[in-house]
Amino acid sequence: MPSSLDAHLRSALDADEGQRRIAEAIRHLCTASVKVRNQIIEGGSNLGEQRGDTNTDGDVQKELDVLADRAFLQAAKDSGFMFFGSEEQEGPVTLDENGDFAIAIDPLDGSSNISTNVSIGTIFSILPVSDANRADPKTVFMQKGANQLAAGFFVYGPQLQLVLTVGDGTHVFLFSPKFGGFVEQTASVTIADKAKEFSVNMSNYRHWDTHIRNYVDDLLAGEEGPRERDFGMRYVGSLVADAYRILQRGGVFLYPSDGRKGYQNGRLRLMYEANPVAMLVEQAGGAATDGTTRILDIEPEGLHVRTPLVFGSKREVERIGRYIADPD
Ligand code: AHM
Ligand code: MG
Repeated sequence: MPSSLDAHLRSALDADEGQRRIAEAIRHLCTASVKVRNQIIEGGSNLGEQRGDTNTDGDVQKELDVLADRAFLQAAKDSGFMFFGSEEQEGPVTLDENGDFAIAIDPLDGSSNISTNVSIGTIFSILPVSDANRADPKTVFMQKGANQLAAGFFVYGPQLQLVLTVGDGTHVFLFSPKFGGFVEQTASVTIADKAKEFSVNMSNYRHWDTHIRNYVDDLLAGEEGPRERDFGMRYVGSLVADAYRILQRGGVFLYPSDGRKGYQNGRLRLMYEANPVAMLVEQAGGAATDGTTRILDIEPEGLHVRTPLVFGSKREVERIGRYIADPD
Protein backbone atom coordinates (compact mmCIF):
# COMPACT_ATOMS: atom_id res chain seq x y z
CA MET A 1 0.00 0.00 0.00
CA PRO A 2 1.59 3.35 -1.00
CA SER A 3 1.96 6.07 1.59
CA SER A 4 -0.82 8.64 1.28
CA LEU A 5 -0.64 12.42 1.08
CA ASP A 6 -2.90 12.42 4.10
CA ALA A 7 -0.38 10.46 6.15
CA HIS A 8 2.37 12.87 5.03
CA LEU A 9 0.28 15.90 6.05
CA ARG A 10 -0.55 14.35 9.41
CA SER A 11 3.11 13.81 10.24
CA ALA A 12 4.54 17.00 8.65
CA LEU A 13 1.90 19.46 9.87
CA ASP A 14 0.92 18.48 13.37
CA ALA A 15 2.83 20.89 15.59
CA ASP A 16 -0.12 23.20 16.28
CA GLU A 17 -3.62 24.19 15.22
CA GLY A 18 -2.24 26.56 12.55
CA GLN A 19 -0.31 23.74 10.88
CA ARG A 20 -3.34 21.47 10.98
CA ARG A 21 -5.36 24.19 9.24
CA ILE A 22 -2.72 24.39 6.48
CA ALA A 23 -2.92 20.60 6.08
CA GLU A 24 -6.70 20.90 5.78
CA ALA A 25 -6.30 23.64 3.17
CA ILE A 26 -3.98 21.43 1.11
CA ARG A 27 -6.67 18.74 1.17
CA HIS A 28 -9.22 21.27 -0.15
CA LEU A 29 -6.80 22.33 -2.91
CA CYS A 30 -6.42 18.66 -3.87
CA THR A 31 -10.19 18.31 -4.14
CA ALA A 32 -10.28 21.33 -6.46
CA SER A 33 -7.42 19.90 -8.57
CA VAL A 34 -9.35 16.67 -9.11
CA LYS A 35 -12.38 18.72 -10.25
CA VAL A 36 -10.20 20.62 -12.71
CA ARG A 37 -8.62 17.40 -13.94
CA ASN A 38 -12.07 15.87 -14.47
CA GLN A 39 -13.13 18.92 -16.43
CA ILE A 40 -10.02 18.62 -18.59
CA ILE A 41 -10.72 14.94 -19.24
CA GLU A 42 -14.45 15.30 -19.84
CA GLY A 43 -14.87 18.88 -20.89
CA GLY A 44 -14.68 18.53 -24.64
CA SER A 45 -13.07 20.96 -26.98
CA ASN A 46 -14.43 24.24 -25.61
CA LEU A 47 -12.03 24.45 -22.62
CA GLY A 48 -9.43 26.22 -24.74
CA GLU A 49 -11.97 28.56 -26.24
CA GLN A 50 -11.63 32.22 -25.51
CA ARG A 51 -14.23 34.08 -23.49
CA GLY A 52 -14.90 37.75 -24.00
CA ASP A 53 -13.07 38.79 -20.80
CA THR A 54 -9.41 39.56 -20.14
CA ASN A 55 -7.40 38.87 -16.99
CA THR A 56 -4.94 41.13 -15.18
CA ASP A 57 -2.35 40.40 -17.86
CA GLY A 58 -4.64 41.58 -20.63
CA ASP A 59 -4.75 37.92 -21.81
CA VAL A 60 -8.12 36.82 -23.09
CA GLN A 61 -9.45 34.30 -20.56
CA LYS A 62 -10.18 30.79 -21.71
CA GLU A 63 -13.03 28.69 -20.43
CA LEU A 64 -10.68 26.54 -18.33
CA ASP A 65 -8.96 29.59 -16.76
CA VAL A 66 -12.32 30.62 -15.35
CA LEU A 67 -13.39 27.12 -14.29
CA ALA A 68 -10.08 26.59 -12.45
CA ASP A 69 -10.27 30.01 -10.78
CA ARG A 70 -13.75 29.20 -9.47
CA ALA A 71 -12.73 25.74 -8.22
CA PHE A 72 -9.73 27.07 -6.29
CA LEU A 73 -11.64 30.10 -4.95
CA GLN A 74 -14.13 27.63 -3.47
CA ALA A 75 -11.23 25.59 -2.01
CA ALA A 76 -9.81 28.74 -0.40
CA LYS A 77 -13.24 29.58 1.08
CA ASP A 78 -13.63 26.03 2.40
CA SER A 79 -10.15 26.36 3.96
CA GLY A 80 -11.16 29.45 5.94
CA PHE A 81 -8.46 31.56 4.25
CA MET A 82 -8.65 35.28 4.78
CA PHE A 83 -7.41 36.36 1.34
CA PHE A 84 -7.38 34.90 -2.18
CA GLY A 85 -5.02 36.51 -4.69
CA SER A 86 -5.36 35.09 -8.17
CA GLU A 87 -3.87 35.77 -11.58
CA GLU A 88 -7.45 35.87 -12.81
CA GLN A 89 -8.64 38.53 -10.33
CA GLU A 90 -7.79 42.22 -10.27
CA GLY A 91 -6.96 42.43 -6.57
CA PRO A 92 -6.99 40.35 -3.37
CA VAL A 93 -10.43 38.91 -2.51
CA THR A 94 -11.30 38.93 1.20
CA LEU A 95 -12.95 35.65 2.15
CA ASP A 96 -12.99 35.27 5.93
CA GLU A 97 -12.18 38.12 8.31
CA ASN A 98 -11.05 35.62 10.94
CA GLY A 99 -8.72 33.61 8.69
CA ASP A 100 -4.99 33.39 9.44
CA PHE A 101 -3.73 32.59 5.95
CA ALA A 102 -3.69 33.91 2.41
CA ILE A 103 -3.22 32.11 -0.87
CA ALA A 104 -1.63 33.48 -4.04
CA ILE A 105 -2.54 31.32 -7.00
CA ASP A 106 -2.16 30.86 -10.73
CA PRO A 107 -5.27 28.70 -11.21
CA LEU A 108 -4.37 27.62 -14.72
CA ASP A 109 -0.73 27.84 -15.66
CA GLY A 110 0.21 27.23 -19.27
CA SER A 111 -3.06 28.52 -20.77
CA SER A 112 -1.56 28.60 -24.25
CA ASN A 113 -1.16 24.81 -24.06
CA ILE A 114 -4.81 24.00 -23.18
CA SER A 115 -5.88 23.41 -26.74
CA THR A 116 -2.76 21.37 -27.57
CA ASN A 117 -3.26 18.64 -24.94
CA VAL A 118 0.10 19.44 -23.35
CA SER A 119 0.67 19.47 -19.56
CA ILE A 120 -0.78 22.48 -17.74
CA GLY A 121 -1.13 23.16 -14.02
CA THR A 122 -2.07 25.18 -10.96
CA ILE A 123 0.59 26.93 -8.84
CA PHE A 124 -0.04 28.09 -5.26
CA SER A 125 1.68 29.84 -2.39
CA ILE A 126 0.33 29.92 1.18
CA LEU A 127 1.27 32.96 3.26
CA PRO A 128 0.62 34.05 6.84
CA VAL A 129 -1.64 37.02 7.62
CA SER A 130 -0.22 39.39 10.25
CA ASP A 131 -2.03 42.08 12.25
CA ALA A 132 -0.43 44.66 9.96
CA ASN A 133 -1.92 42.83 6.95
CA ARG A 134 -5.34 42.84 8.60
CA ALA A 135 -5.11 46.59 9.12
CA ASP A 136 -3.96 47.16 5.54
CA PRO A 137 -5.02 44.15 3.40
CA LYS A 138 -3.12 45.20 0.29
CA THR A 139 0.13 44.45 2.17
CA VAL A 140 -0.64 40.73 2.48
CA PHE A 141 0.67 40.13 -1.03
CA MET A 142 3.64 42.41 -0.45
CA GLN A 143 5.54 39.96 1.75
CA LYS A 144 8.59 38.18 0.47
CA GLY A 145 8.59 34.56 -0.61
CA ALA A 146 10.76 33.53 2.34
CA ASN A 147 7.57 33.92 4.44
CA GLN A 148 5.73 31.16 2.55
CA LEU A 149 4.34 28.46 4.84
CA ALA A 150 3.68 26.03 2.01
CA ALA A 151 3.99 26.07 -1.76
CA GLY A 152 3.23 23.69 -4.55
CA PHE A 153 1.84 23.00 -7.95
CA PHE A 154 -0.47 20.51 -9.58
CA VAL A 155 0.41 19.13 -13.01
CA TYR A 156 -2.51 18.13 -15.25
CA GLY A 157 -0.61 15.89 -17.62
CA PRO A 158 -0.65 12.22 -18.43
CA GLN A 159 -0.76 11.95 -14.63
CA LEU A 160 -2.23 14.34 -12.05
CA GLN A 161 0.58 15.17 -9.66
CA LEU A 162 1.06 17.43 -6.67
CA VAL A 163 4.55 18.78 -6.03
CA LEU A 164 4.51 20.11 -2.48
CA THR A 165 6.68 21.64 0.18
CA VAL A 166 5.75 22.72 3.67
CA GLY A 167 9.40 23.52 4.40
CA ASP A 168 10.58 19.96 4.98
CA GLY A 169 11.82 19.04 1.52
CA THR A 170 9.97 18.76 -1.76
CA HIS A 171 7.69 15.78 -2.24
CA VAL A 172 5.73 14.48 -5.21
CA PHE A 173 2.27 12.90 -4.89
CA LEU A 174 0.37 11.14 -7.63
CA PHE A 175 -3.42 11.08 -7.88
CA SER A 176 -4.51 7.48 -7.94
CA PRO A 177 -8.18 6.95 -8.93
CA LYS A 178 -7.81 3.37 -7.70
CA PHE A 179 -6.68 4.53 -4.26
CA GLY A 180 -9.14 7.44 -4.33
CA GLY A 181 -6.59 10.10 -3.46
CA PHE A 182 -2.99 11.27 -3.70
CA VAL A 183 -0.19 8.84 -2.85
CA GLU A 184 3.50 9.52 -2.42
CA GLN A 185 5.48 9.10 -5.63
CA THR A 186 8.84 10.64 -4.68
CA ALA A 187 9.82 11.54 -1.13
CA SER A 188 12.40 14.32 -0.86
CA VAL A 189 13.31 15.24 -4.42
CA THR A 190 16.92 16.30 -4.98
CA ILE A 191 17.79 18.33 -8.06
CA ALA A 192 20.88 17.00 -9.85
CA ASP A 193 23.77 19.34 -9.25
CA LYS A 194 25.08 19.18 -12.79
CA ALA A 195 22.86 20.62 -15.53
CA LYS A 196 22.66 18.78 -18.84
CA GLU A 197 19.63 20.62 -20.24
CA PHE A 198 18.46 24.20 -20.45
CA SER A 199 14.95 25.53 -20.84
CA VAL A 200 14.30 28.90 -22.43
CA ASN A 201 12.09 30.41 -25.13
CA MET A 202 14.80 30.76 -27.78
CA SER A 203 12.57 32.88 -30.02
CA ASN A 204 13.26 35.77 -27.64
CA TYR A 205 17.03 35.58 -28.24
CA ARG A 206 17.20 38.82 -30.18
CA HIS A 207 15.46 40.70 -27.34
CA TRP A 208 17.82 39.55 -24.54
CA ASP A 209 20.67 41.48 -22.96
CA THR A 210 24.17 40.55 -24.10
CA HIS A 211 25.06 38.58 -20.94
CA ILE A 212 22.08 36.22 -21.39
CA ARG A 213 22.92 35.77 -25.06
CA ASN A 214 26.55 35.06 -24.14
CA TYR A 215 25.50 32.43 -21.61
CA VAL A 216 23.18 30.68 -24.08
CA ASP A 217 25.78 30.97 -26.88
CA ASP A 218 28.25 29.11 -24.65
CA LEU A 219 25.69 26.34 -24.07
CA LEU A 220 24.94 26.09 -27.78
CA ALA A 221 28.65 25.88 -28.61
CA GLY A 222 28.64 22.52 -26.81
CA GLU A 223 31.83 20.45 -26.82
CA GLU A 224 33.64 23.02 -28.92
CA GLY A 225 32.78 25.93 -26.62
CA PRO A 226 34.02 26.97 -23.18
CA ARG A 227 31.71 24.46 -21.45
CA GLU A 228 33.41 21.59 -23.33
CA ARG A 229 30.26 19.47 -23.32
CA ASP A 230 26.93 19.31 -25.11
CA PHE A 231 23.63 20.50 -23.62
CA GLY A 232 20.12 19.50 -24.60
CA MET A 233 17.22 21.93 -24.76
CA ARG A 234 13.63 21.37 -23.60
CA TYR A 235 10.93 24.04 -23.36
CA VAL A 236 7.29 23.14 -22.84
CA GLY A 237 5.95 26.66 -22.27
CA SER A 238 4.01 25.56 -19.17
CA LEU A 239 6.04 26.56 -16.11
CA VAL A 240 4.76 23.59 -14.12
CA ALA A 241 5.97 21.10 -16.74
CA ASP A 242 9.36 22.76 -17.16
CA ALA A 243 9.80 23.00 -13.38
CA TYR A 244 8.79 19.37 -12.85
CA ARG A 245 11.28 18.13 -15.43
CA ILE A 246 14.06 20.12 -13.75
CA LEU A 247 13.13 18.71 -10.33
CA GLN A 248 13.33 15.22 -11.83
CA ARG A 249 16.51 15.41 -13.87
CA GLY A 250 18.21 18.73 -13.23
CA GLY A 251 18.92 21.52 -15.67
CA VAL A 252 18.18 25.20 -15.69
CA PHE A 253 15.20 27.36 -16.66
CA LEU A 254 15.46 31.00 -17.70
CA TYR A 255 12.82 33.62 -18.40
CA PRO A 256 14.95 36.76 -18.34
CA SER A 257 13.90 40.34 -18.87
CA ASP A 258 13.96 41.35 -22.51
CA GLY A 259 13.60 44.36 -24.73
CA ARG A 260 9.96 43.87 -25.72
CA LYS A 261 7.37 46.26 -24.41
CA GLY A 262 6.06 44.91 -21.09
CA TYR A 263 8.92 42.40 -20.64
CA GLN A 264 11.41 44.57 -18.73
CA ASN A 265 10.87 42.22 -15.76
CA GLY A 266 10.40 39.10 -17.85
CA ARG A 267 7.03 37.43 -18.05
CA LEU A 268 6.49 35.40 -14.91
CA ARG A 269 4.68 36.60 -11.81
CA LEU A 270 6.52 36.77 -8.51
CA MET A 271 3.74 35.94 -6.04
CA TYR A 272 2.10 32.95 -7.72
CA GLU A 273 4.73 31.62 -10.14
CA ALA A 274 8.31 32.50 -9.12
CA ASN A 275 7.93 32.35 -5.31
CA PRO A 276 6.27 28.92 -5.05
CA VAL A 277 8.60 27.43 -7.68
CA ALA A 278 11.60 28.97 -5.88
CA MET A 279 10.58 27.45 -2.54
CA LEU A 280 10.10 24.01 -4.14
CA VAL A 281 13.43 24.25 -5.96
CA GLU A 282 15.37 25.39 -2.88
CA GLN A 283 13.77 22.68 -0.78
CA ALA A 284 15.07 20.22 -3.40
CA GLY A 285 18.62 21.57 -3.11
CA GLY A 286 18.48 23.85 -6.16
CA ALA A 287 18.52 27.64 -6.49
CA ALA A 288 16.20 30.32 -7.87
CA THR A 289 17.11 33.92 -8.62
CA ASP A 290 16.07 36.82 -10.79
CA GLY A 291 19.51 36.46 -12.37
CA THR A 292 21.43 37.74 -9.37
CA THR A 293 19.07 38.14 -6.36
CA ARG A 294 17.47 35.19 -4.56
CA ILE A 295 13.78 35.12 -5.55
CA LEU A 296 12.64 34.44 -1.97
CA ASP A 297 14.34 37.65 -0.75
CA ILE A 298 12.56 40.00 -3.19
CA GLU A 299 10.22 42.48 -1.49
CA PRO A 300 7.17 42.49 -3.79
CA GLU A 301 5.33 45.64 -4.72
CA GLY A 302 2.01 43.89 -5.21
CA LEU A 303 0.10 40.76 -6.18
CA HIS A 304 0.75 40.85 -9.92
CA VAL A 305 4.37 42.04 -10.17
CA ARG A 306 6.65 40.19 -12.56
CA THR A 307 10.22 39.07 -12.12
CA PRO A 308 12.94 37.67 -14.33
CA LEU A 309 13.33 34.04 -13.26
CA VAL A 310 16.26 31.63 -13.31
CA PHE A 311 16.06 28.34 -11.43
CA GLY A 312 17.36 24.81 -11.33
CA SER A 313 20.68 23.11 -10.61
CA LYS A 314 22.45 25.28 -8.09
CA ARG A 315 25.85 25.47 -9.78
CA GLU A 316 24.28 26.46 -13.09
CA VAL A 317 22.10 29.18 -11.52
CA GLU A 318 25.21 30.56 -9.79
CA ARG A 319 27.09 30.48 -13.09
CA ILE A 320 24.36 32.58 -14.76
CA GLY A 321 24.68 35.07 -11.90
CA ARG A 322 28.38 35.41 -12.76
CA TYR A 323 27.65 36.07 -16.45
CA ILE A 324 25.36 38.91 -15.34
CA ALA A 325 27.47 40.38 -12.53
CA ASP A 326 30.81 39.98 -14.27
CA PRO A 327 30.14 39.86 -18.03
CA ASP A 328 33.87 39.67 -18.93
P1 AHM B 1 -0.04 31.70 -17.99
O1 AHM B 1 -0.06 31.55 -16.50
O2 AHM B 1 -0.96 32.80 -18.46
O3 AHM B 1 -0.28 30.42 -18.70
O4 AHM B 1 1.43 32.24 -18.44
C1 AHM B 1 2.60 31.73 -17.88
C2 AHM B 1 3.34 30.83 -18.85
C3 AHM B 1 4.27 29.90 -18.14
O5 AHM B 1 3.62 28.68 -17.84
C4 AHM B 1 5.39 29.69 -19.11
O6 AHM B 1 6.63 29.42 -18.46
C5 AHM B 1 5.44 31.00 -19.84
O7 AHM B 1 4.17 31.62 -19.67
C6 AHM B 1 5.68 30.82 -21.31
O8 AHM B 1 5.78 32.07 -21.92
P2 AHM B 1 6.21 32.20 -23.48
O9 AHM B 1 5.07 31.70 -24.27
O10 AHM B 1 6.45 33.68 -23.64
O11 AHM B 1 7.47 31.39 -23.67
MG1 MG C 1 1.22 30.89 -15.18
